[in-house]
Amino acid sequence: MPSALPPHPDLRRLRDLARTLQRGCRSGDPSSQSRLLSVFPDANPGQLALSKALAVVARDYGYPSWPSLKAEVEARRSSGAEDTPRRNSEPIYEGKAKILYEGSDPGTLIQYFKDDTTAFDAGKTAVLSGKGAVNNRISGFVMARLSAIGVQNHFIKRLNQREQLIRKVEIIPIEVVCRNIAAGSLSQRLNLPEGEWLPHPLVEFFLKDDKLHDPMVATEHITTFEWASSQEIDQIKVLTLRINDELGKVFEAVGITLVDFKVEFGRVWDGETSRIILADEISPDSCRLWDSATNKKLDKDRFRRNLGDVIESYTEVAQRLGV
Ligand code: ADP
Ligand code: AIR
Ligand code: ASP
Repeated sequence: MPSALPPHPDLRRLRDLARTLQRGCRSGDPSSQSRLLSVFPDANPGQLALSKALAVVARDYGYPSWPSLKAEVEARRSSGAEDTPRRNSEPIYEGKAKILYEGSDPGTLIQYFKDDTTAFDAGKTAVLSGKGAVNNRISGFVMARLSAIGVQNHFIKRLNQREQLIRKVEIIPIEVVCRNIAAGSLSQRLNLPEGEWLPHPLVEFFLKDDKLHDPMVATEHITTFEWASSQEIDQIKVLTLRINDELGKVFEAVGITLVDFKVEFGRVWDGETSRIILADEISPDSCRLWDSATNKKLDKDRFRRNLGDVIESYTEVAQRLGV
């Protein structure tokens, strides 16, 4: 099971851990060998190469590979970022999967990704060690890709393993779901076989309210109750379809099919006028992602449906994306 990196990780210390594992495996120490085999079932412990031992150490800390762990440690050293949060304040909000703190600059927040995992509006909960770190990396990477094609969003930069600096928005209390393939609640509602491609991407709206189990709402509800204006809804639809196009390409390039996803949007104000930007997160917690060759689920459905290997699958997504 992955664990959190120590507060001031040091490459020399991490290499020492790998050498200790290598020595243990070569000398027949059973606990070193079982640690190796739990990550690389086909490895030969008697001839463990240092590169493989480094990869095991990286996996222990929830990183897909040694280069990604090394890059993280080097990035922290050069930015002065620490594992201990930069926050100097009490949380302003704690949700099911994330905590928000005031950022040091006005209009910013620190988004802390927890290992807590919930499904069915918190009807089912667990702590999955390493999940927060993986989702922080995936969401930061995806948001940066979206910025690059002009989809404005709240991501400013990743601060450390579990935290990213984001722009504070006034959240629109609507979960926007976009679907390419029938699955989940759409399959149930309309009795569609899971896995059937839809004629074109479908955008649906749900009210963000766990107590009501996030009911589906029509655009008329959204305007009637003034959750958003009709102009804002139009913008949200256009943005969601652009996000779908780009995300579809990003995942397809690494052999993953984007089945569906949920996003949230918020307003940023400039005097009397506001504009809509993408907020929250994009990760295996909020998307359905299937391996393109086998249709293996690599997302939160593994947790919802007790399929096992949840964190391993999230890590697989991160690894394929190279983060
Ligand atoms: P929940 O509130 O559903 O339990 P989380 O644990 O993911 O969900 O908490 C994150 C909260 O932060 C969500 O309620 C989300 O709407 C909100 N949020 C996400 N991005 C921003 C942002 N940029 N500014 C303000 N709030 C945000
Ligand atoms: N989602 C919806 N509410 C919370 C989340 N994470 C996401 C699911 C899925 C998509 O929205 O993870 O990717 C559609 O979910 P459903 O349950 O409506 O089929
Ligand atoms: N996000 C909701 C929850 O955490 C719904 C889900 O993902 O199933 O309970």
